[in-house]
Amino acid sequence: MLGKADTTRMYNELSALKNFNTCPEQEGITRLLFADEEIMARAYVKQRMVKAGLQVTEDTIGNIYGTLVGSQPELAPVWSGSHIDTVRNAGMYDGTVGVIGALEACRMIRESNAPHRRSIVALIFTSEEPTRFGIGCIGSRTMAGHLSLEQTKSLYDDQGISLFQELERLGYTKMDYGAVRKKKGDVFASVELHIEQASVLERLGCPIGIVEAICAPTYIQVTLEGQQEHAGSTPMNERRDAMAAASEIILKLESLARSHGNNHTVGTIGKFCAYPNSPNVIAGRTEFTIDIRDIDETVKQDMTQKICAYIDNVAMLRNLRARYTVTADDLPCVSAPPIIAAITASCEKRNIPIHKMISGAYHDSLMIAEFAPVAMIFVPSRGGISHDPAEYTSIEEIAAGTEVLADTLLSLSNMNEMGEAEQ
Ligand code: HGY
Ligand code: MN
Ligand code: MN
Repeated sequence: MLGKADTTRMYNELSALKNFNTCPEQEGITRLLFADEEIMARAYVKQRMVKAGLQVTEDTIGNIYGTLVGSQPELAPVWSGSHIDTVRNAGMYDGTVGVIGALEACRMIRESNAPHRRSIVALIFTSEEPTRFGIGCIGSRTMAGHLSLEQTKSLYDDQGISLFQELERLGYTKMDYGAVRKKKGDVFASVELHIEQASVLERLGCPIGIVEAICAPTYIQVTLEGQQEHAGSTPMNERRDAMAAASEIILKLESLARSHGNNHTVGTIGKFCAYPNSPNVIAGRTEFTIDIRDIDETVKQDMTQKICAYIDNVAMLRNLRARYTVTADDLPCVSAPPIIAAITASCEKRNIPIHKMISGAYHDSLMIAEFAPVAMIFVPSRGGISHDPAEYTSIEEIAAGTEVLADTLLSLSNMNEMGEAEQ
C-alpha cells in the first residue's frame, strides 16, 4: 500500500488550472476545447508531467499521454486520465480531479520506488464536454473508432468553425489520425478518478464510490422552422410559432423521462436558440439539443424513438418543418470486476468505506470501455452540485481518492493477463 498524496502539490495544480479561464469576468470557469486558455492549460499539465519524470506525447486529436515507464514497457500499459475542458461557467473540479489525480498517483508510485512491470499512463482526453462542438468525449471517441477525420469537418461551433479547421490551425492534421485508434489489448486497464457530480456519497457519508456502470447519452440536434411574424397583428390561429412548438417538445421529453420513474432515465434540453429572439416577433426558427441518458440501452432507444415521433407530430399539427439528427448514440458500459476488486482491496487496506454505484454522468471511461477494461473512483461532490461554479470537493477527499487510485494502478501494473499479481 502506498503512502499519502501530496495535498499541497495537488491543490496548487488544481488552483493553477482554475486560472486558465476564457471568461474570468463571469462566474465560474469557461475553458472550451482549443480556446487559448485551454491550450495554456494543456501546456501547464504537460510541463507538470515532464517535471514528474513522465514521458509526454500527444496524438492527432490532442489526447495527451504522460507515461511512467515500467520495467516491462512491452506489456500493455495501465491508464488513468480524464479531461481539462469545461462546460460554460463550470466549477474547478470536473475532470481536473482525474487529470491531477492520475499525475499525483504516478508521482506517488515513482517516489515510492515500488516496482511496476507495466507502464502507467496519465492522460488528458480531448474535449470530454460537448460544449464547443456539440458532441462529448471527442478524444476518447476517436480512440474507440467513432470519430473519423472526415467527420470532424461536419462538427461546428457556434461561430461556424469546424473541429477539422481547429485541428488544422493547431497543426494536428499533419500527424497520422489513424494512430489515435486503439484496439482491444492495447491497454491492460483504465481507471478514472472523478467527482461524483451528485449527492449520493455525501448523503451516505461515504468518501469513495466505485462505479459499476456508466449511463450513456443520445444527443439529437433539432431545428423547427415555422413563420417569423408580428407578435401583435398575427391572429393566434394563423401562427406557425417555432417557440410554442418547441415548448411542447420540451415538456414531452420531461414527461417521457419522468414516466420511467428512476434516477437514470433522464432527458434534458439545455441548449436552446430562438430566431430572431426579439420580444415582439413570433419565432420563425428554433434550434435545440436533446440529451437523453439511461443505463438501459433499450429504454434509451425507446425514449429516442418516442420523442422523434412526437417532434414529427407537433410539426405536422402546427404546419412547421422539423429537421433532426442523432449526433451521438452511445452505449452504456459496465466496469471490469478485476479493477473493482483492486479498488476495493485498496479501500479495505486503507480502512475506507465504499459505495458501489452507477454514474448518471458519462465520462471518457465510457468510450475507453470499448477497447479496454475500465472502472471509476468517485469522490463526493458537496450538495451534489456540478457543472456550476459552486462545485466543491475538499482536497482531503480528492487526496483519499488519489491514494486509492495510486494503489489500484500499482497493483494493476503488476498483474498478469489472468489477473494474478506478479512482481
Ligand atoms: O454530460 C456529462 O455527463 C459529462 O459531464 N460530459
Ligand atoms: Mn462534465
Ligand atoms: Mn467530467
